Parts: sequence; structure tokens; C-alpha cells
Amino acid sequence: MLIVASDVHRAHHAREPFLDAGRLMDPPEVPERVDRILDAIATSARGAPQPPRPFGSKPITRVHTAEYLEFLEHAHARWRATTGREESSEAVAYARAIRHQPYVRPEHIVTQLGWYSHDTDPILAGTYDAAIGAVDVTLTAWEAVADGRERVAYALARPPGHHAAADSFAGYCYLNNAAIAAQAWTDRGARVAIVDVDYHHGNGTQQIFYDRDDVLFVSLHADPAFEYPFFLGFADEEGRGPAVGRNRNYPLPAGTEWQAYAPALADALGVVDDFAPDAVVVSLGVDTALEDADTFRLVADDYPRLGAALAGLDRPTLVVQEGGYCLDVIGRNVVGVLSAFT
Ligand code: OKP
Ligand code: ZN
Repeated sequence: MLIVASDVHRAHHAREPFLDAGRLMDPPEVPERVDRILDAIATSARGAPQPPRPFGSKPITRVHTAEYLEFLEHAHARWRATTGREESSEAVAYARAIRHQPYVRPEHIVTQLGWYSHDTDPILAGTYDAAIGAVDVTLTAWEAVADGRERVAYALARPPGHHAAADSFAGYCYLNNAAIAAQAWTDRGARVAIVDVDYHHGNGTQQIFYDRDDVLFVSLHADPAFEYPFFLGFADEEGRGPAVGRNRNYPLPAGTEWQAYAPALADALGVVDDFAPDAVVVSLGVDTALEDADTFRLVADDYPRLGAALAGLDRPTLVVQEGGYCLDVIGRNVVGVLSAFT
């Protein structure tokens, strides 16, 4: 199996604590996540990770607006110019638009930060380079599968992508790596199923493909009635117009164990089988682990089971890294999933 990784992600490392349900939290989406996954891959002796090649902005603007991409590229420099703050400062939104009022011209950097995000994540000096690097990692892995050189490839993407919408960032995500790869596949004529098994609903991915007949989005996640990203991910969101039925959400209760997870997964993968896609993109978050505090309760042996179920789809498959924050088990659980493919 091809594994693609790079070091570019290190340019993005948020350190300022943020409020999560009223509690100050240190950012858990850190560079060490990649180190831990690479360690586990090396220990399991599955071939050296390959470096990415640059793909440029074209495949990105198939998913994100050119305006948003331009904002991301220059946001931090503009923040510094406007505020006089230092290179290491973190640019964060605070003011938000009032709904149904005249169009906001996002010209001031603070207006832009509020306009182009749906959360409280920061933009750092290195965020744009890191996010572009994650897209290149993802597309390099994708291309090997799309060209038929590999049946399965793993993209060790960081920062993650599934909360990034067409023109906004959130939930540690700036560019939607999995969506960009899925779109590249459809641009070659393929029908694609995206299976999102991160603990959090992939709201950005859902938004991007909500009207699309040629992309199926299936997601298992914590019920947004009580968990981030709150506003989307409910079972009655089925897609729009010609795409009704092409969006399937499986909201699950807090503390879900494999016994309750497995039947939901089987149902979801049945929907994928019925769609008969030419290719599958997996948004692989392993923050469903027992050790990821207050999420689901999947244990070590459950990840090879998850991998076997995904491999059972028997389609050309791109696996893209999303969440997973317990440094002690993230590598073991990713390798657990990947091991089922070989
Ligand atoms: C990302 B992924 C505050 C963020 C609060 C959000 C959780 C994001 C999870 N800016 N927490 O789906 O693993
Ligand atoms: Zn997550």
C-alpha cells in the first residue's frame, strides 16, 4: 500500500488555548500526531512513506472558492499589517455577520476572519503552506490509485479537512483534503463514495457535495444534538434535488462501543454497495477511540475490524487522515485500519 507523508504540516502548530463548552483547552491537533502515526507505520514495517508532488491550486478551486483560497493565503500577513502583531501571533475571528442583512463586504481582516470561518480556529503564519501541503499529500496518494498503480493508498494529511466547507474553515480544518480528492476523481468521470468514520460529523464535506448526484457521502459520528459540529449531521439530511439519497448520516450516542457501531457501519456500507461507486474515499478519524476522552469506546481490536469492513467494499480506495488526538493510541489504531487492506 502506498503511504504518502511530508514535513510541511509542521508550519502549522496552534498553541493558544481556546474555549470548548466553557473550558479552556490546549489545541490537540498538533504535529506530534503525524510523528506518532509514522512511528507506528515504521514499526509495523509497511514500506517507506513517499513524499508528495505539488498539484497547484486548480484541483483546490474545484471545491473551494478562489476568493476563500486567496483569503487563506494572505490572511496572516494582512492580520499582522492591520494589528501590528508579531509573526507568532494567531489570527482568530470574533465578530460574525447578522443573518439576512445586506451582504458583508469582507475587506477588513477581522471581517474576513468572521466571514470565512464557522468556528474559533486560528490562522497562523504557516497555516496556508501546511494546508496546501496536506492537499498535495492527499492528491499524490489519490493519483496513484486513480492511475491504477495502487489499489489502496493512505494520505497522512495534516491539518485535517472534513470540517472545511467551500468557503469557510473550522474544527482544525482549512482545506477539505478528502473532498478535493473526491472531486478530482469525479473530474475523471468516476462516481465516488466518501465514507467518513471520524467521531465528528464531516459537515464541510456534506456541504460541498449536498447537491451532487455523482458523489455519495456517508458518515458515522456522534449525534450533533450533543456534539461538535452541532448544526449538521442529523439523520434527516439526505441531499437536495437530484441528490436526494446521496447523503446519509448515522448519528450515534455518546460512548458507543463496537457492538452498536458495527450494525450502523454495516448499514452505511450497504448504502455504499448499492451506489456501486467506481472509487471510495475514506475520511479516517480515529478519535472514536476509548482513549480519546469522552468520545466513542472503540478499542484496539475494533480498528482492524473497521478496516476489514472498508476493505470489503472492494473498490479502489483512498484513505485520508482526519482526527484522532490521543497520542498514545493514534498510531496503533491507524495501522490497525490499514493492516486490514493488505
Ligand atoms: C476535528 B475533527 C474550537 C474547536 C473545538 C472541535 C473539534 C474538532 C474536531 N475551534 N473542537 O473532526 O477530528
Ligand atoms: Zn473528529
